[in-house]
Amino acid sequence: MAHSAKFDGTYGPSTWDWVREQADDYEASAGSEANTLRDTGLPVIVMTTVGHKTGLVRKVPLMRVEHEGEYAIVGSKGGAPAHPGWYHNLMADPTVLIQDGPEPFETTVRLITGAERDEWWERCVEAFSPYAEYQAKTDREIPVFISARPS
Ligand code: F42
Repeated sequence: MAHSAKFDGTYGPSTWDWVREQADDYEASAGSEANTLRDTGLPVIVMTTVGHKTGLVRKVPLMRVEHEGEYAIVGSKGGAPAHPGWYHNLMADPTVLIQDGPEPFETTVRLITGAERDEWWERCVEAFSPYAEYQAKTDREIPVFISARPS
């Protein structure tokens, strides 16, 4: 599937080993392996962004929260006090690849707030209940982006 050339740049693997392995195994198996969060059986997708500081290609496994062709991209980072680094990549350039199965597709994401976020937040917690604990752990509002339906 054709995508913007920037996604063909140098790959910058995650500094977290389990994350790097998940992203690499997911991609190497066309989404048939490493597609759940450890032993939870809960499905995972992989988002690709470009580092806004380094220009490196970043691959970010995320819980799969899908509704009518749109995906929620939740910057929980386990309830850490700061947003994940990839949050800043999206704010600098909302064009991403999303892989949910064999092939990634290119799309754009938008940050949602207020009532729209509340509606999506319910779907996120429904899909992965720890999100609620993560939000309770931090006073930052966990950012939720929504991806546009593949064209
Ligand atoms: N993280 C979530 O936030 N939400 C989820 O739903 C989620 C699910 C999930 C499922 C499986 C799995 O294996 C991991 C999962 N994670 C989830 C973890 C997620 O994949 C990320 O590892 C996590 O969100 C942290 O993202 P991060 O971008 O902070 O990654 C760190 C560890 C990292 O690799 N940092 C890099 C580094 O070298 O320190 C830099 C990353 C980066 O994009 N840097 C930018 C650049 O220019 O290169 C600059 C970013 C900036 O800070 O300005």
